[in-house]
Amino acid sequence: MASPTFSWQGNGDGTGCGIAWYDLYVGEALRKTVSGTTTSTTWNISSLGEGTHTWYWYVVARDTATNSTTSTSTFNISYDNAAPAVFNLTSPADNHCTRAASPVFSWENNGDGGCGIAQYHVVIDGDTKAVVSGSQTSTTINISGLAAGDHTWYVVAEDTATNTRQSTTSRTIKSDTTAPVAFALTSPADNYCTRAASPVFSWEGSSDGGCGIAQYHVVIDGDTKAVVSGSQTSTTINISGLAAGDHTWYVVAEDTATNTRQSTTSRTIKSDTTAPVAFDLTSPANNHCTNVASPTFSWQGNSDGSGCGIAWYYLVVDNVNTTTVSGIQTSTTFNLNPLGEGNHTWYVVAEDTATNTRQSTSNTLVFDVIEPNTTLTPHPDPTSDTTPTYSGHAADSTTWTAVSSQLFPE
Ligand SMILES: [Ca+2]
Ligand SMILES: [Ca+2]
Ligand SMILES: [Ca+2]
Repeated sequence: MASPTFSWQGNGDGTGCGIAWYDLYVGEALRKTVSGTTTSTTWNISSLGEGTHTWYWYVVARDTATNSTTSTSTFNISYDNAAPAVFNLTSPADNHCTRAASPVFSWENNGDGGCGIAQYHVVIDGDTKAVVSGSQTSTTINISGLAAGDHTWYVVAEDTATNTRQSTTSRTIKSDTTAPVAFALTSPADNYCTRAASPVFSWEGSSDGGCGIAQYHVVIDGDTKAVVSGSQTSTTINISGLAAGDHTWYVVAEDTATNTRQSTTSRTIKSDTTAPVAFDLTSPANNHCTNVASPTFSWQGNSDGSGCGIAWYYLVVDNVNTTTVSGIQTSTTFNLNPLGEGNHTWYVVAEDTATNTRQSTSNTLVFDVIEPNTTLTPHPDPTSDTTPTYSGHAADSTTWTAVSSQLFPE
């Protein structure tokens, strides 16, 4: 303040002539004379110059008889017309999002070249929300009561001469105490069984009415196994390293203020990379010959051990997958007619619900529906031969010769 007000006690002059004037001295020099009825005045001290120098001031009362009395006390006065040193905010960073009920605000303390800092004003949305004394070493304060949403804040430093300096920048702080919107898992379905080394997990995207989604945590068996950025458009990730067996999984959405929301459900995923237990065919026996067009093929029921269980059996004839039956069946029929006469190989493949497969041994089945083609070479008739010879054919595909009562291959 360039022109402070100097005040003093009005005194009397006893039985004398009365006070005629008061003389204001500042820095040992007479600066101003005022009427004896006045007990305060202003004087512009800026001529003394900015600085930390200290001047004394005092008043001399003079009566009309030129008697004078100097005030009993002298007072120091300093002149400081410069704002506190330049300073800036330190934290939170601009646009920081918080769910704290009482977030911390911090700024630099760069002091004041003149009289020193009297106090700092923390201004939020245009209003001083807190005052921190300049004598405190910490330039930090917690401020509560921020409504949800964005708030602009800065700090004003004020020296003891009431010069002020606003922080170099103002910042925005975002208050968000609300969890992200509810969301659900999408795939795999609950109790899904997989043999994938790195199965895919998917969920609905959540949203956040406040600061926005920061990230998603994919939690498996209680541990976060993957983190997906909230800025990604896909809410899908592959996760490897699942041990065999059942695993519980869910997803947690976290906003940038660290409010969290867990998916509406958790699910189980089953990891099974082991083939079903070995098994064998039961009938028809290997190399069995049949003229039944749709024979019954049977096999041992097998198991999947500690895995997900048998889903399907496939009957494979001549290397073609002909029939698929449920994992609880152990036989089926198949019409051999389209495949025709002759030898056919067949086996069964067991598949678990994770699509791991186990093949049985392979058998041969002979399909024979063509009647033997029997011809005999005529014998002279009548004959005097008491031991006549007959020859002919009696076979499907092999020619046979009948000699007497025996058949011999030609
Ligand atoms: Ca100053
Ligand atoms: Ca939120
Ligand atoms: Ca299995």
